[in-house]
Amino acid sequence: MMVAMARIVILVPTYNERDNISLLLDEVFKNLSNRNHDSHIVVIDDSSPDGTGDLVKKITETNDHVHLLSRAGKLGLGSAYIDGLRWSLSNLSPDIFIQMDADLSHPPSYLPNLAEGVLEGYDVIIGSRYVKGGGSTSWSWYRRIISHGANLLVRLMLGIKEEDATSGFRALSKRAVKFLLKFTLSSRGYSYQIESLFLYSKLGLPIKEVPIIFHGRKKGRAKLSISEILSFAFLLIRLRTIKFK
Ligand SMILES: Nc1nc2c(ncn2[C@@H]2O[C@H](COP(=O)(O)OP(=O)(O)O)[C@@H](O)[C@H]2O)c(=O)[nH]1
Ligand SMILES: [Mg+2]
Repeated sequence: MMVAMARIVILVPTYNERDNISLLLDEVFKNLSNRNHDSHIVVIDDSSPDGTGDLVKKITETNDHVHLLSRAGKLGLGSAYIDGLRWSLSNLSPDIFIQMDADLSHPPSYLPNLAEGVLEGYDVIIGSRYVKGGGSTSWSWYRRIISHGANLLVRLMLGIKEEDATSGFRALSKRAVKFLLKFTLSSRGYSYQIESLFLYSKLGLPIKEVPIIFHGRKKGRAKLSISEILSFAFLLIRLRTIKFK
């Protein structure tokens, strides 16, 4: 697919990212400017107590390429993406959707590369730590174990071939998003990444991994909790046992 002027939407879910969000927005636009596309950022904030939403609202007043979806409370990472994708599809009608974290763990310098994958005809492009050339820095040993363990379980139990099934840095085609939104996912939190990838691969959509170097967050706190890990375990069991129609 060759698109003269592709529209890209970057979706960024936030919960207490006051110290990261302004820099992230600047870096995203910096890395996508001077290119043949029109880029927008949609921040999905869950009424962050630290005022992330207010900060973003101020930015939207002077930059009409930044959009804010404010939700009533902490409703989970996965449901934030679903709401952001649905809103973007009907209000901005993008050709390319990119999911990324607000904490600068996903370097914005990879954005053009991820977007390129969609223009090449892939429906899902994963920014992957576990393919040749990828990696992670400043991540604690237990986060590394959780990440590797989760990926191993996903491969063994769900037959997903991708090396980094838990990565949240992904580009999606409009086709992938339209498919995704037809389903009601059981995951509201982090395991959304697994459930959506399971769906894309069952649907037979072309998926590609591109290497990224992931950086552990420097500011603010990680939100991965025990309850997210339990939801992940239940999701694996559920996806193992459901019949895919
Ligand atoms: N809107 C919203 N964003 C969330 C929620 N949980 C996490 N996030 C955001 O999702 C991204 C990933 O979270 P993070 O804490 O960095 O996860 P980790 O790096 O995997 O430990 C960050 O941008 C968070 O602010 C949530 O419940 N709602
Ligand atoms: Mg993080």
